[in-house]
Amino acid sequence: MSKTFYITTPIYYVNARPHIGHAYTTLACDTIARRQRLLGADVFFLTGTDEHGQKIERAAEAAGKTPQQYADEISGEFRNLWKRMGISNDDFIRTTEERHKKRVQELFRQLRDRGFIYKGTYTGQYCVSDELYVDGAQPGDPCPTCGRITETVHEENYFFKLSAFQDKLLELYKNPDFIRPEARRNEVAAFVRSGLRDQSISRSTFSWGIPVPDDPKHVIYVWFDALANYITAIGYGSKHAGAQDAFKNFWPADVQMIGKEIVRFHCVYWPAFLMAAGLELPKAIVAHGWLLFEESKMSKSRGNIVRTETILDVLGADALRYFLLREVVFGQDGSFSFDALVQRYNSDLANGLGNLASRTLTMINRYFKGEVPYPSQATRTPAEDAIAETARKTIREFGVQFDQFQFSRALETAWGLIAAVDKYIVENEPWTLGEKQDDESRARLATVLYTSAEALRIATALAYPVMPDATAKIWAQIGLGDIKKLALADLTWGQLPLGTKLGDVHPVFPRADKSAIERMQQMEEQQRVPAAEEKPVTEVKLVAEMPAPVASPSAPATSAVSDKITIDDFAKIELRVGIVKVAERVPKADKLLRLEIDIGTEVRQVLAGIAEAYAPETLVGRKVVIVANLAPRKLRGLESNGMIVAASLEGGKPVLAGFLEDVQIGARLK
Ligand code: ME8
Repeated sequence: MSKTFYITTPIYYVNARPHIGHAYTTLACDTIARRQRLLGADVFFLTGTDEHGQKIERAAEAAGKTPQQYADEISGEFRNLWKRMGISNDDFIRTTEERHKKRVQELFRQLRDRGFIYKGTYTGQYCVSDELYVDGAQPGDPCPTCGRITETVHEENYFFKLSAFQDKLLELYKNPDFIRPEARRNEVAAFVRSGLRDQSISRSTFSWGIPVPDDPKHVIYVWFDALANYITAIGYGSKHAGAQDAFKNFWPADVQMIGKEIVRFHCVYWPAFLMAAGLELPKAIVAHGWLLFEESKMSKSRGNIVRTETILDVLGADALRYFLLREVVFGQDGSFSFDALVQRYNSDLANGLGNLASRTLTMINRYFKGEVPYPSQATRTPAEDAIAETARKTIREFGVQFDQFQFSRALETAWGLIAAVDKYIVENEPWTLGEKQDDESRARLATVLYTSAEALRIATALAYPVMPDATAKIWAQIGLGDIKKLALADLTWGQLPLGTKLGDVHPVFPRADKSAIERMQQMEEQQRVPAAEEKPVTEVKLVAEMPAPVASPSAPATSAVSDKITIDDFAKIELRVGIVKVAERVPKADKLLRLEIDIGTEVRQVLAGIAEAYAPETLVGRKVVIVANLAPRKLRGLESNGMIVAASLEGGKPVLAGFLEDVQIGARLK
C-alpha cells in the first residue's frame, strides 16, 4: 500500500474576500501536495472556510445579509479562486455543513464524557476580530494580537481543562519537528511555561455557531469548531464506515500549514483538544510569515490587500505561484510589490525557463526535424559531464530543501541548473554548428541539443509542483505526454528517450513590459477606491488643513465676522484624546505616517503628514488629540479615519497638540 500524506491549510474566515495572503498559504500547500503525489504518496489535501462566530455574524449584519447568505457568497469566492489558481485540494470543508456540525458535537461530547469539559462563569475581555479570550486584560485594554479594543464578556460558559495539559504540551515541544520553524516553537513553549488557564469553549450571548450538545442555549466557541475541521473533514465522529476508514487512513496529518499569528491556537489548544479526546497528534505544524504590502501585513482591516485575480488576469497563476515561493523566504515575512513580481517573471520565467525551452526546442525542430537527437560519444566533452553532474546534484538538493519547506532555496537551486545550461548553450553555439554541414559538426550539435533538452526536462520536472500549468505545457512540447504521470522519485539524468517527437512549440512565458505593472496597479486602485470617493490630497495639505487649537505663531489673527463660528458649530467637531499604538512610515510618501490610535472606544487608522517632524518610533505611547468625526478619506490607497491636531509653525513644521497633566484616553475636548 502506498504511503499516505495528509496536508491542511487553515480554514479561512468568510468575513473577508480572499487576497494574496490567503493564496500564499494555499499554494504552498498545493505545491507540497503535488510533489507528494508525484513521489507516489496517496495524498489528501484539505482547505475550506471558517464560517461561524460573532465576527462573521456582525460582518453579515453590516452587509445586510443573513450569516448563511454571507458565508455562501464568500466561501464561493474562495472556491472559485482556488480553481483559477490550479489548487488541487481533495476536499473543501465549510464549517456550516451538516457533516462538520455533527462531528464537532461528537468531539465536544467525547471531551465532556472524558471529564475535560465543565460549566463555569467567564468574566473577562474578548477580541471579536481574533475571536480570542484575552486573559488578564482589563475593560478598555486592546487585544495583544490586533490592537483593537477588547469587549467585556460576562457569560456562563463551558470550560475546557487546558491547565491539565501544560506538562504534556511541554513534553510534546521537545520533538523538534512538531512546531516549525524553531523560533515559533520557542515562543509557544515560553507561553505554555508561563502557565495555562482553563479555556472557555462556548458562548451564550449570540447564536451563530454550532449548538452545544444537550444545551443549545450555548454555541461552541468558534476556534474549537474551526480546529476540529481537520478531523471532521476526513470522517472523525462519523457513523459511516467509509468515512471512518478515511480517518484511519489519513490521521494524523503530516503537515498542518498556518500563518504565524495563529500558532497559539494550533500548537497549544489543538494538541490539547486532541490529547483530551485520546487522538493522535499531527506530525508537524508549520508556520509561515506574512506577506507585507506597503510594509505592513496585508489584511482587510488595514485596507492594503492585493487581489489575486488582478495578477491572474495579467500574468497568470503560475507567475504568482512561482513569485511567492521564490521571493519569500519561507517562515519569514516578505514584501509584495508589482515591480518585483514583473521583474522576477521576466528574469526567471520569460528569460530563464521559458527561453531555455523555446531556444532548445526550436533548434531541435529546425535542425533535427522535431526529434530529440542522439548524442554522439565521439563528440562528448567534459562540458556535458559537468551539466549531467549539476543536474544530479540539483535533483538531490532540490528535494532536501523543498521537503524542509525551503521553497525559495529549492527554486534557486533548480534555476542554478537553468543558468548552467544557458551558459553551456552560449559557449557551444549550437546555432553556429547548425549552419555547418560536416558530420562532426552535426554530431556535436546533436550532443549539445540533447544535453540542453535533458537539462530542460529535469528543471521542468522539478518545477512542476510550483508551476503545474506551464510545466505541463513544456513537458508536452518536449513530447513527454502528461507530466502528472512522472515518477519523481526515479528522476535522474539520461532518461529523455532518444528520438522523442516534439509537440507543438510555442512560448510559455511571453515577456511582460512596464505596462503590465501599470495595469495591475490600476486594477487594484480601481478596486480599492470607487472613483467618486477618491480625492487626491497631498501630505503637505493635510498638515496645513489641521486646525490649531493652541495659539500658533504663524496663524494670523482673524477679525472678519464671517470667519467666526458659533459654539454650536464648534460642538460639531469631536476632538478626542487618543494614544498612539502603532506608527510607521508609508512607503514612497516621505511626509506621511500611518498611525493606529486608540481613542478609548476603538482603534483608528489615521494618516498624518508629520513624518518629517516626528520619527515613528518616538510617537508610540504618546497621547495626541484627534478630530474623531472627520469623514474618512483615502491617501495612497489607505483609509484615514480622523486627523491629528497640530500647530503649524512657520515653514509648515507641525507640532502635535498635547497636555501638561495626565488625561484619560477617549476624553473629549470642549
Ligand atoms: O485565522 N500573509 O482565518 P483567516 C500571509 N479562520 N498569510 C496570510 C496573510 C498575509 N498577509 N493574511 C492571511 C483564520 N494569511 C482562522 C483560521 S484554522 C482552524 C482557523 C493566511 O481568514 C495565513 O495562513 O484570518 C493565516 O493563518 C490565514 O490566512 C488566516 O486566515
